[in-house]
Amino acid sequence: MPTAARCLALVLLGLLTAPAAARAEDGYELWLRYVLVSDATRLAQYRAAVTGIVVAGDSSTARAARDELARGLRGLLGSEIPVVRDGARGALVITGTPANSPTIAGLGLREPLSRAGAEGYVIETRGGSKDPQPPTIVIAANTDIGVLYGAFAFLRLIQTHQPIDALDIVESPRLRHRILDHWDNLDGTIERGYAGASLWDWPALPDATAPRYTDYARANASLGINGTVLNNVNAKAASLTPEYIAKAAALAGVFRPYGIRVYLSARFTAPIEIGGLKTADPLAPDVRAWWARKADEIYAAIPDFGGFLVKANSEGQPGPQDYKRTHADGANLLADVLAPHGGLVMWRAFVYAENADDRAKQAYAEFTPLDGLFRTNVLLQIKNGPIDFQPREPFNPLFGAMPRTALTIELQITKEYLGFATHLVYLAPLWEEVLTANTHVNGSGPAVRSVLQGAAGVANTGSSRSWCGAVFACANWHAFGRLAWNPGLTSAALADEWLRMTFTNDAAFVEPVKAMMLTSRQAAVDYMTPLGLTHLMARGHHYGPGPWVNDAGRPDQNSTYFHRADAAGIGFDRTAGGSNAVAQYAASWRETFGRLDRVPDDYLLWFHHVAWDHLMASGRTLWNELTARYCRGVEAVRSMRATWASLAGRIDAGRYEETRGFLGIQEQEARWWRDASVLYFQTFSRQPIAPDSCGPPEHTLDYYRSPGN
Ligand code: GCV
Repeated sequence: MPTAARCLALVLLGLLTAPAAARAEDGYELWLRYVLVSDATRLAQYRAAVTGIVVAGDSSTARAARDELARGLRGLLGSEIPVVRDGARGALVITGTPANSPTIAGLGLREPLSRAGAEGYVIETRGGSKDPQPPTIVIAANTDIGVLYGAFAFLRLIQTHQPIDALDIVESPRLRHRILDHWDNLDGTIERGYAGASLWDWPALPDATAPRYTDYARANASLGINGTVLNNVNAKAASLTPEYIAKAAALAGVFRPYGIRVYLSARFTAPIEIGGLKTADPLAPDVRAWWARKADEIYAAIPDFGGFLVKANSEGQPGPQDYKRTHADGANLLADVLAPHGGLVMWRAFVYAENADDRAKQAYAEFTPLDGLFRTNVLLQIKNGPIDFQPREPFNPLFGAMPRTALTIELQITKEYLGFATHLVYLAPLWEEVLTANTHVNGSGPAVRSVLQGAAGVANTGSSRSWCGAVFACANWHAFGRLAWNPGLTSAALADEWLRMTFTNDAAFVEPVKAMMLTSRQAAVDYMTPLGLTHLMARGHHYGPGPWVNDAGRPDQNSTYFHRADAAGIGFDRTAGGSNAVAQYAASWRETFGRLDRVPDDYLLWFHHVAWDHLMASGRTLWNELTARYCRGVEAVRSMRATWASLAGRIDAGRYEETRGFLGIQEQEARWWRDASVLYFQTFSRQPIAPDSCGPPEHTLDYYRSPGN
């Protein structure tokens, strides 16, 4: 039976497994698993098409591209593919830039390369049947990092068994800033981390840099991620001391060839805590001078330092408001000292004050008056929804409401509210839902993804051998990176790609597991927070049900604040008659969200307090619909488990067994969620639970509420 103790055990699981020795198929290779192409026809085609590699340039990035191609092709084609000199004959993969390769410069690629831009790439098959020479595959870019991204993309084609005889690809990233945020603490723990201790071995740095750091960089570069924030947004000032700057510099040195810049979370009161000043007032000259010296010091150690991420005046973190200054004052102070070095400030919009009438409204209320006041090197970093990484939220109304501010979306890869690493919940559908949401601020558009300059993902990596605490949890790291590169990619395409690269191209495995992944997010919504309910998790650790929580230190962290169940009904009234949060959305959304007869079921109780007997589109009353949704979530997990059981023997035993075990836990816990939640809400509805396939709850409400269960 699930217990709070299990929650702790799950956090510790990664720690215990961390030092496990390297084994085949233990998840460590992630999606960069270069195994022999299993389709004999394809393998023969690939072997004929690739007999040598030409890599122009000798920068560390060009060498990384060469090594990755050699390593990948060796594994995929089953033999060493020689690196040959430019001008050699045969079926070659030729990579380089017009600047470092006369061959590439002579190919007339000006037009596709101009579309590829600074970080993109061109992949083309040149020559053909009438040509006496065998065809050549060209991977060209304007920069070495573009070549590296192209090399990974080419390997991906082979990993997923695509034809390569007529390639004509031009790719460039849609978002400029593609960043992982690590909530890693300097003591080695990770806030909301479920995959063991931090990857960063702070005590050993800067003298020792683990080989794993290179594999981390490879994995990120394969997706196009180009930045990493090393430390928690709940930051310690110590991360800005010379000692830690040297450690960050050592990591930056490992990541640099892979195009990954290092960023640090900055504590706003660092000038006091490590600078000996009496204030951190952003307008005080000595404070400005301190930050300017600190920026100079960091750039002396890390010339391509990315910049600062700041959580200010949020959940107890200090910030400019402590000095009666605005968020813009605070962000601009840091932006000004970073600007001469080309650095950025990522200023978070995750704020909420204890006694406001509706937590969902606060970020919008605080930040929209500041639109146009931020420096151009400030990115406002906005969580996907207005509350906090819940299983489902409407898109954050700040998207589209700040046209004169550079915006980046913050997504949570680590599953704080979605069953940690144990529950199989594929997050790409959640992110796709938000990225494609139409803000309607200009009538017909734009979509959320079109107002972004960047995406930040709260990382789920740790020192567990399989990186993410569960093989399937790494699908979310992969999906985040690929969506940051191109937010127009679909969940289905991403799941397909990840499965083929991570497990097998066998359709008998890929198709059912893809279907399972694509339904998993809705399943979690149903068994945790159906119909627009939100934030009903147990207090503090957020694992398991806690709809009864009403003793948090502040009201807006209580479940009862969010669901507002009473004898009349359930839900948070955010219509004009309630908190009027709907007013923060464009007119057409106000109409859709604000009217009971128009609001989609998925957002019903987010926007409305609804009577238990309200008749739903399904023909059921709200109460019966609610209990049906909870059971539907349990059913969906049962079905995921049955799908997995039917696939025994199709993949390696290690990864199969891990997933089998975790799905068993997930089914028990979906049931736990459903039983506890319907019993609790029944105390308000006072109606029977209609018979369903889940049957009567296993225990009493007191049982679920008692500490330890
Ligand atoms: C890093 C939520 C989490 C906190 C997290 C915070 C944030 O409140 O529970 O652990 O703190 O979000 O995003 O700053």
